[in-house]
Amino acid sequence: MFLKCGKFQLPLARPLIMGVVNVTPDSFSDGGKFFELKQSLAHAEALISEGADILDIGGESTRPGAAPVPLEEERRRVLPLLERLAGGATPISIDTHKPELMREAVAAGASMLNDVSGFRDPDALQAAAGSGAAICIMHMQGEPRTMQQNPLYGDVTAEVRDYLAARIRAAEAAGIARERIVIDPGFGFGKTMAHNLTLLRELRQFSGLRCALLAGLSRKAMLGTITGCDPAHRVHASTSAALIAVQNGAQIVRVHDVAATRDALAVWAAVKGK
Ligand code: HH2
Repeated sequence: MFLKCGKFQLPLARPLIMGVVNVTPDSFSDGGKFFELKQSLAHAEALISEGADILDIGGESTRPGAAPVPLEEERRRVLPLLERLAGGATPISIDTHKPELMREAVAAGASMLNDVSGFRDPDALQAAAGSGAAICIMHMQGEPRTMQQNPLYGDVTAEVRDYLAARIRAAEAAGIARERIVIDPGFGFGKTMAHNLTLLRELRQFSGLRCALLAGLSRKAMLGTITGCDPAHRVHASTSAALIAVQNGAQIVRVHDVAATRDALAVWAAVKGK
């Protein structure tokens, strides 16, 4: 199985590591650290040298309660870094829900579009369809400003799975082939601790949707609740969570700590004989 991702064909026989580069002043775990181009470029290059298979660049924090960022400002944060990285050997993903930015990002060389709102904007699937980029469709209940106020589900895994199945159908109807589609249950996005743990335990149920499966647990609040550690000290918890996700079928893990994740997955692969 391969993921078609712009000019790249990424084999999914072993788990892929997506390294996070947040060009934001307010991201929950690394806000402000990589806000200037010089810093974000150095960070991106470090993640590549540590073994990132994909880089995910974001210019708008999606943490609970985050304020929306205007298009012009998001563009100013994201595009200069994308332009510096796009010619390299590592596919670049852009984390945005704005169709205009999706189009500009693809024109500037992005190989993947990652939309935490699941390409909800009526124009977003059209923007993606006209490109060769892969898309990551994530599930979120509500929207970042209010999503953690009172998330409610009957059967969280079934509801998230049905939502993703419907979005896959919509993406296919818009002309996006399955080998370009990545799905993600959206840990922490309109979910309580119990919902997140259930989704992680039952992650295998998403494999039936026959798209590449991504899990983003890195440094998230649930890991802080479990360990009592602040975001900068959640590397061990994050690595453990990434490993559990891979054991339960994730093919891409979205992480801040690439080197630690790479080593954990190398042990896993050795045990599996991969
Ligand atoms: N999580 C975050 C952002 N984008 N995209 C996908 N597909 N899956 C995720 O789980 C996911 C995501 C939140 O993490 P981070 O980017 O570190 O924080 P912030 O949104 O505050 O910038």
